Amino acid sequence: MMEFDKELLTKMYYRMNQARFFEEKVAWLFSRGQVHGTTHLSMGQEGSAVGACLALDEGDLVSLTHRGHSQAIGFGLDVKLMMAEFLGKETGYCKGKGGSMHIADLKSGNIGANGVVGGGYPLSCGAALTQKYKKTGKVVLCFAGDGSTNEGNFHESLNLASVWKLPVIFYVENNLYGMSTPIEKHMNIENISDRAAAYGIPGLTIDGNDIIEVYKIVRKARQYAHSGKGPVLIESKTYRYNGHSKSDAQVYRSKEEVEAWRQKDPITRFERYLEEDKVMLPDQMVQIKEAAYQSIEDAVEFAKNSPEPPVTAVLEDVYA
Ligand SMILES: Cc1ncc(C[n+]2csc(CCOP(=O)(O)OP(=O)(O)O)c2C)c(N)n1
Ligand SMILES: [Mg+2]
Repeated sequence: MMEFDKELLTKMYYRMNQARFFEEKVAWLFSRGQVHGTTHLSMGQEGSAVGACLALDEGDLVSLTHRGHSQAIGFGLDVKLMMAEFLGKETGYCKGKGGSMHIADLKSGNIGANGVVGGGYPLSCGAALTQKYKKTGKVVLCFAGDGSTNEGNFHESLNLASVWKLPVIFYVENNLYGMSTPIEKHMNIENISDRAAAYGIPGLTIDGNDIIEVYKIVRKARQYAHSGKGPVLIESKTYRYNGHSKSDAQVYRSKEEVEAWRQKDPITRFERYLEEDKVMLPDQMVQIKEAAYQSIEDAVEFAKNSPEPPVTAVLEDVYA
């Protein structure tokens, strides 16, 4: 821990807490019928998402999944605009028309969350080709889920990115399930990273609940992609505590399994590191946590006080 500067450690802790509080609030708002549609919670996956985003350089790009709240917060998006989008308000990232699953913000380099499973792979290749063509020196971090690696998009994109040596990091968050299907029923290999060999690119499996390991490996992958050597596949093993989406009785897994993963919680684990290495005082940690909590309270206030989009705007930004 000593090798990391305090600012980075603070960001890791702040953003992981922000993501957790954001989703607790999202679940609460949902349970009170204040939100339309559905949402996919990523509680338990905060270390995986935040650590990967923080390993990027300023100006790098990301492509997010349907389970994208922690990814977006990890990338540093404004929780006020996220909450407004979630509640369908005009002040949201997509003017209230995208909702939880489609938070995009091209200005910051977030090319979008995606409701299409595996939809981010070809988009990331396109964005990476642009960086290469324009010689910007930027890389693309492409988030994805384990289930999506069985889709044609995954294989076609990894092949193309390898042949064209595109600066993209394919970052698969393996949370052991695709909806209700456990990974052993949807693929016959233990590590998704083994699939990299088929495309002649490096593949690594990491402990996604250890934000320090995540950061270190993604940082190395970034250097590799940036140097012009081409893409990298990283499999980040992690777990979601909640059901797949809002309607999920979770009969496909046991309470014991969920509890065992809660014992490996990324936020608690990081707190233990901070305490053991004495890099942060308990008081400082409490302060950071409280600030993260307050930012979400403020975001809800902002979103609730924001106007609904007017009916006249219904066709704006729909066609390009
Ligand atoms: C192309 C496509 N097929 C199916 C779906 C329905 N669907 C939504 S999420 C999901 C499971 C995705 O699993 P995984 O990639 O492991 O991501 P996770 O939900 O676990 O984060 C499916 C099948 C979809 N949205 N898009
Ligand atoms: Mg999954």
